[in-house]
Order: sequence, then C-alpha cells, then structure tokens
Amino acid sequence: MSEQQVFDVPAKVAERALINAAKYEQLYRQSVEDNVGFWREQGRRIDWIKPYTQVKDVDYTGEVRIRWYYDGTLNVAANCIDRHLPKRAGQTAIIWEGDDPSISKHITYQELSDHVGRFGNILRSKGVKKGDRVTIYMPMIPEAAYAMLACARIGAVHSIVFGGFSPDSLAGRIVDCDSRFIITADEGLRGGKKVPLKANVDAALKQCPGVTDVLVVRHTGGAVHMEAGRDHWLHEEAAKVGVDCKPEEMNAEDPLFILYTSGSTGKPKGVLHTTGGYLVYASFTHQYVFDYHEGDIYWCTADVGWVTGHSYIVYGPLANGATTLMFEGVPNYPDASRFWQVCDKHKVNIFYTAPTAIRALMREGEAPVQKCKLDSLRLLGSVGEPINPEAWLWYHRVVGRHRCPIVDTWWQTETGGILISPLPGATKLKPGSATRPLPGVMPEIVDANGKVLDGPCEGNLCIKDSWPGQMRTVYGDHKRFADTYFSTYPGKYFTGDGCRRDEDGYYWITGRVDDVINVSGHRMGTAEVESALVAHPKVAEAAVVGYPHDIKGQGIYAYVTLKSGEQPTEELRKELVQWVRKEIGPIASPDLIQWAPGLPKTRSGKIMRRILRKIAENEFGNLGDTSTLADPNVVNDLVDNRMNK
Ligand code: 6R9
Repeated sequence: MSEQQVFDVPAKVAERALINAAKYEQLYRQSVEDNVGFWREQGRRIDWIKPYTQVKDVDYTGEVRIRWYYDGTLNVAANCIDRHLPKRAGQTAIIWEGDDPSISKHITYQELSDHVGRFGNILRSKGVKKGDRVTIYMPMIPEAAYAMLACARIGAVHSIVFGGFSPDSLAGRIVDCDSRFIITADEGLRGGKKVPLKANVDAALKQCPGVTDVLVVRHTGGAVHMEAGRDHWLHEEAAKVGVDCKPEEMNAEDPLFILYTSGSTGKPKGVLHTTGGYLVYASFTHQYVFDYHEGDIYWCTADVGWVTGHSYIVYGPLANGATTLMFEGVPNYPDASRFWQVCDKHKVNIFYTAPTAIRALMREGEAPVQKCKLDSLRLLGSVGEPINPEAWLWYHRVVGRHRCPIVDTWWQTETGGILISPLPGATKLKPGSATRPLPGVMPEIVDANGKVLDGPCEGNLCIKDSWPGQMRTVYGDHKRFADTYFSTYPGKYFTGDGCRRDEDGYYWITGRVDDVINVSGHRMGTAEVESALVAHPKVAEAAVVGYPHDIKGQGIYAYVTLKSGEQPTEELRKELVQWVRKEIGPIASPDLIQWAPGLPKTRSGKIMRRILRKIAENEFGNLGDTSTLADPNVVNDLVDNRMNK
C-alpha cells in the first residue's frame, strides 16, 4: 500500500527551490541532447587556474578511458577555502559536535584556511610531494578534514581508512597504495568508548616497512607509544610552521583520493577519484539535491572514512561555501534523542543520514524525537541502502513532521556523487524509491543477456554514459577496473545493483545482485569474510551470505565447516566472531554462524550460494533446482539445522 503513496512537492519547498519540476525536465533534456554543453557550463561552478577547453573524453569499450575537463588546472583546497575568504572569512565552515554533548566548536573559513595551511606545510616539511599517497586513519574530528584538504592543497593523494577497521585491514590498504606517510590520532571516542587508533597503527606498521612518518593528533590525551624518528605530534609540528601554503596547480585528471571498497571477489579495490570532475560533481549534486541555499546549516551523519563523508561532509559542502556539521559520536549516546538534540542545538536545516540509523531510532519510539523542536529542519536525506517504506514514512512523519521532503539518494563509492535522487523542489516522492536520475545521468536497466529494457521493468542497473564524478581506475590495476565494471554488459557501466522502474519512470533499487552485502550501509564482500574465517586454524571451509535483518538491513550469515576432529561448541562460535572482528573490524562480525557438515556444491566444486541465501532467509520451500548438486543431502542437513534454531 505505502508503495502506492505519492507525496507532492510542498508549495513552500517549491517556491524557494533552485530547481522546480519544469526546470528539472528542461535540464535533463539538455543534458542528454547536449551532454558536453551541459557539463561545460557546470564546470564553471568551480575556480580554475587554467580554464579547460576540453570537456569530455570517454570510451567505455576496450581498455576504458574516462577524462573530464582534462586540459584545465585547479586546486581543490583553494576551491574549498581560499575562494570563499573575501566573502566569508568569518562564516562558520565546520561545526564540530563532540561525542560528549557538552563539547562543540565552530571553525570559520579563515580558521580552516590557517589550519589547512599549517597542515600542508607540515606535510611538505616531511617531504610529502605531489602524487605521494597519504593514509588517514582518524576519528571524526576537524583534523580529519584538515588532513584531507592539506593533501589536496599540496597535491598528495589521500587514502582514508575507516577508524573501525582492524590493524590488518589498515595494513593491507597502506601496502596496496604504498603510503609512506600516515595521519592518525591518539584515540577516537564513540559513544563514550575509546578506540585505540594509534595502537592500531603501531600494530599495522609491523607489516608496512615502507612507512617513514606518522603524524599524530592529540585528541583524548590517552597515553600512546611514540616511536622516535617516526612518530610526530601534530601540535608540536604545527608550532614550527606558518599558515601560508601555496596550493599546487593540479591537472583536472590528477588523482585526488583513493578509497578502498569491497567488491564481489578479491581484496578491496582502491577506487581512484581525480580532481576536476570529482569536485564539479560533488558541488553540483550537493547544491541541487540538498537545495542548498546560502546560510543553510547542513549535517551529514556519515563518517569521513566512507565516500559519503568525502563528498557530502567535506568536498561538496565546502566547495559551495556551506556550513557543514561534523559529528564525532553515535545516534544513541548518551541517549536515543542525540541526533535530534544536535539538530536543535545547531539549528540544522538539512539532515542526511542512513536507513539503518532511522530503523534503530524508530525502535526507541517517538518520545525521544517529540521532545525536540526540530523546527529548523527543512529537508531530510537517506543514503547507503534501500530505505524500506515503513522507515521512510516514520522519518517523514515523526522527524520531518510532514513538512520536510526526503531525498533518497542512490549512488556508490565508484560514482563519486549522487546519481539517482529526488530534487526537493521538483520531484514527487514515493516512499522507498530513489525516484529519477539527476540531470546528466543516463541509467539503463538490462536483462541477464544485456538487452536494454524499456518502460516499466526489472533487471540490472547500468549507466549508459559517463558523468564527471565517476571513478577513473582501480589504483594500480586498470584491468581490474575494466573487467569489474565494463565487461559484464560491454559498453556500459554496471553498478552491481538490481533495479525496478515503474510506470512513472521511477527507479526502485532492489539491492546488490553480486556477492556484496550491505550491512548497516557498509559494503562487505562475502569473500572477505570467508577468507577471514578460513584463516582460523580450526575452520576447513566457510560460505557467507546476507540475510534480512530488522535494523542492519542485511546481517552476515556464515556457514562454517570445521576441520575433521574439531567440535562445534558455543565457545568456538564466539571465538570465530572475535576472530573476524580482529581480522577485518567490528563491522564484519558475523551475526549468525551455522555449523555446516558440508556445503552445497556443484559437481565442479562451486558453492551454490543461491541455495545458502534461501536457507539463511528461511525460504526452504523455494530452494530452486538442486539437481546439479554433487550431494543433494547436504542441503537437507543445512535446512534441518536452520529449522532447529
Ligand atoms: C554512497 C554509498 C553503494 C551501494 C550501492 C547500493 C547501496 C546506496 C542507496 C543504495 C538503495 C539508496 N545504496 N545508496 N541502495 N538506495 N539510496 O553508499 O556507497 O558504500 O559504495 O555503497 O549501496 O547497493 O551499490 P557505497
């Protein structure tokens, strides 16, 4: 029923919106008919040192080549800071809200300029040069943004590793991109609990002989080991340098950052984004999707360790001269009304979060929301996974008080910015649908044979042509880039998502169609969890699938076969969960482990995940064809075990 509901654009929202329905249709048409002209114009939203004359050079076939604005030069930090100073030196750039509700601060654009300048000078004084990779492993504190912008300023390529990843995961990412410089903090703080970031770095660096320097922010003041010659305190280094730091002139296609993300096979991929197109796209989407107006207070609750934090806490908002709120804590600390208290405290106008947070808060009832005024809120956003209509309706009614549109923004680490989303002043909303593509974005739904489907349909989501924010390569492995994204449906970018299009041309993302699962909006490759499990000395084999989870969207369901002679005990189950946390990080903890005497395999030895998924989903009547299994009895055993749970 709720899927049938349509919410009109509120008159008040339409009146002040940058883009109304007619303007959207016009822009969209223009973007398809004259794609180069459309993006040529959009490119002017940022400042170029040497303006571009070339807009687009894209070939999705063969080796795959993607270039935008490629004869232009610019600096991202100068765009996010310097160009705003004449008008808004005294305006708040970043509002920082600490984990502890009594701590917050405002950082003006002038202060941001000084911090980033000093930070850039420190990096340069330690020998970091244009093109060098710098790994950032930080809590959600302003220094994380300073570090990103300092890298951008001097032309270094940052690679942020989420603070929840384990030392092993961190080490893998440091080695893959060959960083010799690490930026971290003594400890992080989340929900009153300390995260031993520096100790994790120390552990990771045992596997990273190439690392020469670690810059450490003193945040909690907790005691940490400082390795002489290698480790430096930021505050000590900052006292030795000035604030003037000349921005490096970068080509539009010089790398800006690497961000590791999970795929269906192998190790996480280093998604590479470049300078010009990425910034144009982050600015474009931040302005239009959030209908950003001068003076708005904007809050995205993501972590800078994920792409959402890159594009919609730091680069998009700051490129647009916005005030962006950065939150160190978690939604339920000290209590379940924290998000809403922060909205009231800082008079937040635009609030952007993830469905998993909405579902978790929904469970706490309406009282924690109702006790807050929330009268500053104008627009709500959702990202990271499909939002179920029930959560959408609660968000709209209880948080948005029927007044605030919800932008359900579909995009990926690979896309750099939002591709499919409502525009608040233009698009009628349907709960659970990401609605329509943004101007310049050309989705296609294809069937299993790659045939492009018309009208209402369901299939695999591809994008027909490039947009400036698209990733350019997998760091160090361009062939993997072409194979992963452009070979399944030749000539198209394949997203890995399933999708339905309804009679109004609205897109409904149905979730991943590959072996990637989405746990609380975090992407996990099932293969990564499996290889962590089989690394345990008692495990012979493991298969991991996703299953529906009320709060997380998907939970991690692991089938584990033990080595002969090993006993499946409750203790071992706990040990395996701990083991995976240690190997990858807490976000990869299996929710359910089922002991499997055998796994369903084809005669050629391939694990039939389709069947394991059905069992995990409790859909035993619907296991499909099991006749190609080497040993059909295996399935009966698994079903019996699942049913006995
Ligand atoms: C930005 C981000 C990407 C995957 C993507 C899809 C899922 C993200 C969504 C959504 C439905 C939305 N996803 N937003 N599904 N509706 N609004 O999350 O990037 O971490 O790379 O994840 O997340 O499955 O393919 P990333």
